[in-house]
Amino acid sequence: MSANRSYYVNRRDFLLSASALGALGAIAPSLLTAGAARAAEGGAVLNGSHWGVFKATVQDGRWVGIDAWEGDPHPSPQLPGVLDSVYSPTRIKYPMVRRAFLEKGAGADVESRGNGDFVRVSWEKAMELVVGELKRVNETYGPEGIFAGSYGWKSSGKLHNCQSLLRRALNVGLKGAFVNSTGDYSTAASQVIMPHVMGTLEVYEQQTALPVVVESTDVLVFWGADPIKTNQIGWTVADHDTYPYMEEFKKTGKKVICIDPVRTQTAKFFDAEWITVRPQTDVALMLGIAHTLYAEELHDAEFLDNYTVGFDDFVPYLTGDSDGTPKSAEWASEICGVPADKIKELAKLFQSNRTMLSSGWSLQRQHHGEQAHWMLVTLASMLGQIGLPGGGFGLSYHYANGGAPSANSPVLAGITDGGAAVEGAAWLTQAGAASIPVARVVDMLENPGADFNFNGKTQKYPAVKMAYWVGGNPFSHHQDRNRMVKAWQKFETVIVQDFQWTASARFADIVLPATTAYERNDIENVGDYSLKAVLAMKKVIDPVFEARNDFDIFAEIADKLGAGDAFTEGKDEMGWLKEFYSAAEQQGAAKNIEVPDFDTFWEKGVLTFEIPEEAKQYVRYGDYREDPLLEPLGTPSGKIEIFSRNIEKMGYEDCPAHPTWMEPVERTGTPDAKFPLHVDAAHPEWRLHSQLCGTKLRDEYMVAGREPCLINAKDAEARGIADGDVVRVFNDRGQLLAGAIVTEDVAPGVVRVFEGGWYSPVEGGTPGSLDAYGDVNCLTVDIGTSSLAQGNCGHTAIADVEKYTETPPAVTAFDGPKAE
Ligand code: PGD
Ligand code: PGD
Ligand code: 6MO
Repeated sequence: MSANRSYYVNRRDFLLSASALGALGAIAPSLLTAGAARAAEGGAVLNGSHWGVFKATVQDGRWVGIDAWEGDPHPSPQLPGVLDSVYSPTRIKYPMVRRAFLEKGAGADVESRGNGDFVRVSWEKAMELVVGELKRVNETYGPEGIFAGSYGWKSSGKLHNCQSLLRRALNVGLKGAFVNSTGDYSTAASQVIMPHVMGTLEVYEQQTALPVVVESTDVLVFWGADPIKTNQIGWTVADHDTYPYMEEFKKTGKKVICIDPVRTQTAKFFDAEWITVRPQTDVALMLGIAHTLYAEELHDAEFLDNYTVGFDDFVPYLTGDSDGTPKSAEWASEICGVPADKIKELAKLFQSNRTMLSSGWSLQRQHHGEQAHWMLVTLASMLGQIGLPGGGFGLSYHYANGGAPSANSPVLAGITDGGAAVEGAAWLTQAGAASIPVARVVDMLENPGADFNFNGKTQKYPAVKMAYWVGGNPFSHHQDRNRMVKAWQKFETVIVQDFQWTASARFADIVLPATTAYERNDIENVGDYSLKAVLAMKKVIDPVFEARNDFDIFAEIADKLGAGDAFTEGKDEMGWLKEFYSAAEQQGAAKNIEVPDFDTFWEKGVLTFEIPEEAKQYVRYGDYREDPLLEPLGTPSGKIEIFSRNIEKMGYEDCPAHPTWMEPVERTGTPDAKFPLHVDAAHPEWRLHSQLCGTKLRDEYMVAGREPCLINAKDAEARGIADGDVVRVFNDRGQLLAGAIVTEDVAPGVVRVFEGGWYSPVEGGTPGSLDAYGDVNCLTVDIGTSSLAQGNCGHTAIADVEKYTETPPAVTAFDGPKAE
């Protein structure tokens, strides 16, 4: 066992212990000197992030220690990486411009993008170039020339929301002349199909409260979900309030099942029954269970009659009357690899016990991903437990601590992008002259003017010429990297504003250094679902080097475009924070809770709120079950739609009108599979996507200086691969190097390489180049889930692995560009 590996395992076990607090102490001061801070001298400063609320210790203007807040029941062991991200060598220090762009102008030598040849410029020069390009592209190509649909996880905070700020600047400065994006990479397929089926987004909504699950659920199923890993993270500031309930559930000794190609942290935590399913075949497995229920008359006909529509249209497909193929347990077993007897056993177990089917999102981040959650809802409907305490299904127990009971608390307002917001779904903003489904960015570049389908509409891809990316890392999050490297060359100008030298920054023309959330003031709610506190995110240190706040950068751009006042509305940082807070004050009276004035709040740092008893008893769809007429769902029929007339009308071959098993474009286990191994591109245990990959945390999980690649012992042996070896993972789309972890925790036929490893091509800018570090999106397919949702398929990829016997090339991704 390699040294790295044992550390990796130790640290993983550490995550499961609730006593993480003590170990989160100081990271030795390092690396940075220039521009360090004067703010917040002496004592601890409270701030927060996607990883939770923390206290920062500052000495002589340097941030030197990080400790979790006492109110965090299960701090993330990633916290030390948060501190290190400020001082890491990957930090962007100054505005930088690609040499060819600076010397020859926009569109020059685009094939050399990514080779790292940058020149430092002043902020003044950088802003002149940025504003000049925005004007030029707008004047030359019209309202669809600039792509500002910039997607990504940015940082927490209601003001320095860089994506809203970008679009706000272009809304006021260029009258909305930009192309936007719709949806996200997390739940693209589900957030489009679920409104047709359940009348709501489902994926970002409160779940049956966990105290109810602890009390009433007999069988807890995690279906492609690893909440012990993923609940470390919140979109606002993480609360981690699900962890104590997970402990409680574990103490009851009730049954937990994990259906996953990997023995997950969650499976280990609960000592769960681990059922390995062949990746991308869960719909078949669900159909096999549904068929057993139907054949043995175990389905809840009364529930189906009263609360759903379309079961009768689905039955002929289930029985095979419509296509000659009964979706029996035996049929399913052939496809998904779970023995038929086990499938039948699951049907009976689920039916005879109060069962909660809790699904993660990987299942819908696959070709035909819409089907997985639609079929899960159908299965839950056949079990008839939706709306009963502890029964039914949940699509957000693994995300941002879904199911943690909600406090009676105020919700803060935040900066708007100036476009018309979609109620209840702020990210579905309608700002912009046109919009594309977010993951279709490369299709857009390759096919300007071409038609595409999306949720019943046909639209045209705009002809964009320039991209402005903030708070996201497309050269990490987007699929099929080599195709993307080529497509990116169609942009005449690419601007990236970030605080780290990500691959996206390396593939840009103009790079602007932003501050981290710890070098500015902001406010945020704590707990996406629990909403248990309101936090003053106080500046820990002054901006390092020449980094500037996103708000200030975009205010200057708006000003140079002649709309500075419309952008700032005459308010500075603290002015805005007070305004966002005043929304909370107003709600205080209505909700009968005490909300102090801003100054008292700011002084105090954090306000916590009570969780009412009724929130602990919340049962999702309890009202609907009680009275389906008075509490109808938001679907056309007001009921759960197992058959959707609306989807039928769209007439999509790749998304029929009821849940259907459809072969993905590629998977393992078929006679014509070109490669033998499925690539499980799950979310990383030690990062948030690519965030913190540029920090010292990497030392704790790297194997042979690269991303780990988990491989089953049998597959490793067949290839002569030993633990700790450098391996090449490859398919027809790309190739990467990784360090092998030989393990029984991954099913045979599957390798796991986490998403978010920084792309480190040996020849930057050359499509097909070997990636020396391990960006799994070198291997994944870049197609839409279907014509309905056009979501990404980050979990669709098959490949092979071999021992790498040559001298492995150096990893350059973490050194910054060469010309600094
Ligand atoms: P992050 O690494 O979080 O990834 O993709 P996303 O692009 O969100 O990138 C955020 C970037 O914002 C970082 O570079 C960070 O430094 C920068 N940033 C943070 N704060 C600020 C700020 O205040 N200002 C500025 N200017 N920049 C800031 C995530 C995406 O990846 C998601 S959500 C999912 S669900 C997908 N998952 C998968 C997957 O499961 N499998 C594959 N194969 N691919 C995926 N890609 C998707
Ligand atoms: P993944 O890890 O991609 O997480 O949450 P999501 O549920 O999408 O997948 C969950 C599990 O699905 C994994 O254990 C994987 O092995 C399994 N799986 C993959 N393919 C299949 C399959 O075909 N069938 C079955 N049954 N299982 C399969 C993502 C969510 O996590 C999101 S969207 C974001 S933006 C956040 N990201 C992070 C993060 O980057 N890092 C951490 N630590 N936590 C996060 N939380 C959030
Ligand atoms: Mo996501």
